[in-house]
Amino acid sequence: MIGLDYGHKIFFVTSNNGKYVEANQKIKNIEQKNIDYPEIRSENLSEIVVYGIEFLKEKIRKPFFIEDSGLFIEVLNGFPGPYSKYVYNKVGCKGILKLMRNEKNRAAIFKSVIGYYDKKIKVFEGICEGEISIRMKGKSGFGYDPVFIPKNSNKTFAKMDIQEKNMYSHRGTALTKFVNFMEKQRLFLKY
Ligand code: ITT
Repeated sequence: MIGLDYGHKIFFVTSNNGKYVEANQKIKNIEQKNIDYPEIRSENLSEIVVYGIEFLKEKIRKPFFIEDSGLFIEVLNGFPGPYSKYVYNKVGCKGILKLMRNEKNRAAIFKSVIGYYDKKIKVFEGICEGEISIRMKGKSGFGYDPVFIPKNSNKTFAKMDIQEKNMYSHRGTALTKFVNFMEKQRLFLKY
């Protein structure tokens, strides 16, 4: 746990409690805010995040961040990608396993982009390579966790606790970059 103390809480604007819990494992001083914002449809997650920040920055008068993520399956040409949420809500993990039935190439990546706003926008990205499992396994986490096995592991994200998932995951990597940036800011302010 990296316990940064900025003297005030940074808002994490998200409707997804699972994302919040993962961020909170790495950064103590955050507060979840469930404020709706428009998500444009784009292959480029940074574009989605920057658009969201532009919308939110007039409404929130304190430093905040948002995060956008997606699952990109190689043999499906990157599907569901920017449609990850829609596909999850419609057909879930079972739908993905159905699409991948009889498929030998199971390679997939998860991408995460964090956008932080404090007078200006800063973007942090994380990628996790892995594969789609044959069966759903595990009960932890959220979303596609039961069907995603990260590289260098033999269990799905849903079989890991938050700390272990953060060590492998797209969001864990993006969060580490974000934390490093914040720590540098503090140093910069100190001297
Ligand atoms: P926000 O309010 O923060 O936007 P969201 O759940 O709507 O939360 P996204 O728009 O980023 O999140 O949608 C990403 C979709 O991909 C969503 O259905 C998630 O369940 C899934 N997803 C993202 N990260 C994941 C992870 O680490 N493990 C499993 N599924 C994930």
